[in-house]
Amino acid sequence: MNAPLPDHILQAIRAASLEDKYTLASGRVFMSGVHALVRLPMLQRERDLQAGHHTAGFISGYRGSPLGGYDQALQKAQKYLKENDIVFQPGVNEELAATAVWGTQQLHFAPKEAQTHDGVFGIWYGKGPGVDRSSDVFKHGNMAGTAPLGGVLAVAGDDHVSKSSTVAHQSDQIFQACGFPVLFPASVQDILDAGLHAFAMSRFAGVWVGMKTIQEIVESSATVLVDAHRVQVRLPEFKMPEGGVHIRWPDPALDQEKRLFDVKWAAVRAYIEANALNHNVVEGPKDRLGIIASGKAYNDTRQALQDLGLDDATCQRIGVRVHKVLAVWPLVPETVKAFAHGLQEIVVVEEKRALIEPQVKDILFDLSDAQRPRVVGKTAPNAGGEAVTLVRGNADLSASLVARALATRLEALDLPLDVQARISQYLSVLDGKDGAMATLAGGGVADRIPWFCSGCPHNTSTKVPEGSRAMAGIGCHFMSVWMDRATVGFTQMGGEGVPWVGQSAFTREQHVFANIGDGTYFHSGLLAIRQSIAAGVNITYKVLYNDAVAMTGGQRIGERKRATPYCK
Ligand SMILES: Cc1ncc(C[n+]2csc(CCOP(=O)(O)OP(=O)(O)O)c2C)c(N)n1
Ligand code: SF4
Repeated sequence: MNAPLPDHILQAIRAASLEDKYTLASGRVFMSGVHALVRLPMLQRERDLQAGHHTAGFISGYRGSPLGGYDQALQKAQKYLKENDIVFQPGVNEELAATAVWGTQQLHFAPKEAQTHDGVFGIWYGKGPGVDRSSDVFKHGNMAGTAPLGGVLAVAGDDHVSKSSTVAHQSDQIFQACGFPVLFPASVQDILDAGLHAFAMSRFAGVWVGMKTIQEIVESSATVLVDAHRVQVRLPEFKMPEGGVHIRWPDPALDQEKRLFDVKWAAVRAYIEANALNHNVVEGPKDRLGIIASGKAYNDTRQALQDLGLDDATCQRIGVRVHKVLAVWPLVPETVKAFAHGLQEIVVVEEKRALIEPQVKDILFDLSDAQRPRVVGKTAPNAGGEAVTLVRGNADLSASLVARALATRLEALDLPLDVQARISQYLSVLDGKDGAMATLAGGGVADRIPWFCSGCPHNTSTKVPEGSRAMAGIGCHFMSVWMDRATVGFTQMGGEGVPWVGQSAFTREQHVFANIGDGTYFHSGLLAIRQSIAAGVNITYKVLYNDAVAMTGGQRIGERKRATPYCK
């Protein structure tokens, strides 16, 4: 039998509403990472108003997993966005959305009397491939800079294991190449806090700021603390050049480059350091081994340490230091050196291609041999000195993979017997689990190939006449490559059919079909058709009309229109 709940708890439960995530001024609320991205601009607006600034917000981007539901969540929250002077305008595609966001930073190019706000902060969002295709705009926008009371946050949805993508991707290096500082939150709370830092940093240093999200973080839900003033921004002492770091007109390209390379990145590093965005979470006086991790890999690391029996007190006892990285690029040399001080070895735990590891190595390179710890990560030397994989770069990581990697490095530490026993006990549990999985796999795994929903027009529209073949692209029709539909090969979104331009001159095949979704046609596919016409190739496009951008949640095509004109 459950005891009756006390009155004050009953009252709190009755007063709670699903809208609290957007309306509660301060306190604890339950929300997903996507909801956090909806609430974030409202918090920013509130901070600005309280600081006496009359700002507004603008959000644009394009849907795609794991940010497939962000646009729908923004639509549902329109009432609250409007109350906060935040405009949401989805892009026709990611690149054009980024261009619109760039526009928000150019508002003061207009005559003073035309200006309605002190500044407009912008949020761009897109899936990894959307980041890739927007990089031209990102470079332009970042070189040009932000407005003093504007600021831009670009949110990438990365699909590390290609769960619902045609390619496994990682946006970190693209953001880095565009010169954006890159934040990688590890929780829903981190998304809110990092988002507010992103706007503050973007305004302070005149840069666009990238935020990397992955499914395990942005699609997870948690109880978080909301409060516009939870994040206390510390603006560092920094000597700004004459004319500052912000967007201006006119502004020659080489001046922009010099400002970015020599001043804006230094300002970013100063901001990251002043606000301790990267910091030690476990440390002690006798530390020997340092672990540095970010995002989900940080969560995996904490879980792995727990599983190995290494709670914080034990880590301190045996000399393990843990460093959490929110800003994965650029790392601040002073912070990395302080973290590395006194350590024999540093283990970098990060998913996908290394970003933190080469920076750590670079920063520590000039230390004397006596001061410089060994840095391992993607690989580590084995007993024979040969570099072998330690933290894999492909696919993703799990707490158990990280536990195994850490265990191999902990071995060298000459640990107390009780700690050694706990580690080996957990490794035997893992061996047992792996053995059980291998037995299951050996026993035959049920493999069910996905198919179109019953009643879906793609069931018939993807069929081709006997003897013909089709090419696929992005959208639900992609599934035809797994079916008996003579459909071979695929492209990125908006490239549908264009491989044929590079093939038709070198084959006896006379003709192919290309499937293209109506959402893709509106996004960018129209240009693929123009390319085929321009090249004069013999191809039949089938624009698969289902009146929706189905695969990402059934959103409207082009938002304002239901049917697209070509199918009338
Ligand atoms: C550049 C890029 N942006 C976003 C996506 C995410 N995405 C995957 S499928 C899809 C929907 C395509 O819609 P449509 O062409 O209408 O095909 P349907 O799913 O409706 O058959 C989108 C937006 C992507 N793969 N690439
Ligand atoms: S287009 Fe719609 S109905 Fe067809 S398979 Fe995709 S989700 Fe199902």
